[in-house]
Amino acid sequence: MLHRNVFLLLLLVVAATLRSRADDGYRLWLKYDRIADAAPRQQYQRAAQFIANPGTTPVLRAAAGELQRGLSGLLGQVVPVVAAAGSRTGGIVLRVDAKASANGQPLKPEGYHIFSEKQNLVITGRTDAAVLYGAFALLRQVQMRKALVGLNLTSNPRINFRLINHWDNQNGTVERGYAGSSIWQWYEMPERLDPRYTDYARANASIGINGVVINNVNASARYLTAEYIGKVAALAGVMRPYGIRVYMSVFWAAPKVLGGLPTADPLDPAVKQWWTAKSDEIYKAIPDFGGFLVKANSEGEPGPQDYNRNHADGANMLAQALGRHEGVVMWRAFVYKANSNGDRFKEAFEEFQPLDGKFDPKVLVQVKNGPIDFQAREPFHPLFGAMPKTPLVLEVQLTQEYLGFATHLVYLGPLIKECLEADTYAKGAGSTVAKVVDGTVDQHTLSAIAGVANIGSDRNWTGHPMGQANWYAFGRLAWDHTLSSKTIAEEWTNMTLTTQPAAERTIVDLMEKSRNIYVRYTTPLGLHHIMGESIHYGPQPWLAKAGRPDWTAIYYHKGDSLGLGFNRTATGSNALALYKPEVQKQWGNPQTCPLDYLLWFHHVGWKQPLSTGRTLWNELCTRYYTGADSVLWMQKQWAQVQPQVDPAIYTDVAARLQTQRKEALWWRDACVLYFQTLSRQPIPAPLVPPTRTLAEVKSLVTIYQLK
Ligand code: BDP
Repeated sequence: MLHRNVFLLLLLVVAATLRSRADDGYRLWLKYDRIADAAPRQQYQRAAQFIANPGTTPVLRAAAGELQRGLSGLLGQVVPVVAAAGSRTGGIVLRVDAKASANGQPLKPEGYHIFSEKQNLVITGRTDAAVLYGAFALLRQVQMRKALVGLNLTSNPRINFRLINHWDNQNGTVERGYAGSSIWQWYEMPERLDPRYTDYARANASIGINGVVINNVNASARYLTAEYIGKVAALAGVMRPYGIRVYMSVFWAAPKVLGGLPTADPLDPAVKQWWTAKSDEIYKAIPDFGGFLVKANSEGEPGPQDYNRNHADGANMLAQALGRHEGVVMWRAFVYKANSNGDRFKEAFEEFQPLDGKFDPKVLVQVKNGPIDFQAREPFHPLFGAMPKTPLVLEVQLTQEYLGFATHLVYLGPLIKECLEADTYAKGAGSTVAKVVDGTVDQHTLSAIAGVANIGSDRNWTGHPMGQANWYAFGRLAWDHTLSSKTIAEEWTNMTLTTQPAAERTIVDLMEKSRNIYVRYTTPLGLHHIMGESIHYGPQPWLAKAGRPDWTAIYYHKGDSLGLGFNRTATGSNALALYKPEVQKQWGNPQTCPLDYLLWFHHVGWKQPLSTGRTLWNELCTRYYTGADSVLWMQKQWAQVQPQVDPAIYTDVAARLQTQRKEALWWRDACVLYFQTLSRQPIPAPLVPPTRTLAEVKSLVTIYQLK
């Protein structure tokens, strides 16, 4: 009897330990935990009795290996990999077929088709990589508890180069990184390759990422040394089986720093020769090297303008140096000159638009989603639709530099979609940013999209557990920009947090609303760039002096006793004129301009009534207050899903939401109290004025910025 009790107790302890074993988030959305419900599990077991992989290439082995790992975990039994199905049925067959088509349509090289054939499920495509993407798509079906029987699923990527951009430095720091340090352990390479690199590659491949720029755009020349090329080659070896190419950001003055040349003038034959030899050296070590990303003549980085050459001179020289190799040059358009009388909004356009048609066919110009710098909401960059002869890369930022770091829960699906769906009217209605970028508007064969990584050495990769969703959403949109932000949130939630329908709905709703909530309590009505100096965290709308006028806050909000906002119409900087007439019409009239963009384009009187029936001042206060209070709502929503979410992840997010609430109040109080010094209006009832003074809130910022 005693024995039996001890045994039962032991069983209970084991069960409790198993259940309370914390999920550290490392496995991201590739958890593959056993499906608890027997009925669906058995259905999947019947459909996935084996994996037939006749191929032996590393990519196909990775595909079969991932299916085996995923299905074995989900089904709670080992699913064998065999070379051929033979007469067996009830399994999964991998098949590369150079002529594969789906429903009468040829597949793109990376597109896949999953269909039933003789009671097997076939994953096919024209290349190994296509089958790999199909394998992940099939796993996603199971992870989301969708039926496999009769499955007929086709998907082609809409954009060729789907890139993660790391802003990682060679010393292990990450520029604007909030999830620990760099995942790349350069000092250990090439001999030791952290197993984490493989998991990183798996995660990227699972969402269709096929390229990784490994280092910061503010690049060190060191990556171009023979020593580092060897290290990068080793890393490329880990990425290759997952269909991922490596790219490098390059330091423009490398021929001087490393080559000992007196100049980095792109038209100097010795400079060109240096880059040609360097490219050959790289390709010898990394035959599938992706190419170069360049930040030049921007924020103090050297560039061709140092020699009175333009961006095209620089980019074309590099493209020619790449020569017969396959790689491309991605030349960034994130530039702005120091000119307090100008409007930073216009500067990239003014430098780059006249160069349209002057770039080598191997050059793409990389443009941030908005004209200023990754603000919580920006109008789309006016270069989209204005450079028809040049393939443009859309660059979005996944690391939340201006969106609350890894503390605030902000799901970026809606932000990225807003930009992709913005209509440039370049070739009439429907010329969306997405269609400019994917090449359909101007018939480009090269197309690319880049997401600045939010990835670091933190065990859960992104610091905020929900930040993983931003990495996920970027990859899914890079593959297919027609997917809705909500669908992607559902996928991620199912795979990462819960498959329980009610909890899924609550979480997805919370995610979908989170970005607008952040905008409300930080930069409502089109305010922008009013955050803490250089750290880019917290509010500092009073910032009037900085290294450059366009690094202050007052430069952007232009608040005075009359009103608030940047007049970018014809009576102001006229930045609006950079857009097509249809877009100008949308934003040009302060009476009809959507309120989300109002202060981006107009200086509006404090007492001016808006479409909501409130004056500008009252609307501004209302948004700050309702925004901050919405974080309370977020906390309540999150509390509801506690029973369905892993306890460790639950607690982590709940704690971060507490900080978010505190900081939303910080933003609210700082902004309403500061703007009140200009508007000289009371906080409208029923809103309750802050209990602290502006001086108190200002001192918070100072403390925050102490070194
Ligand atoms: C800004 C960042 C800065 C980056 C720069 C860039 O503050 O750290 O180097 O963008 O994109 O947002 O080059």
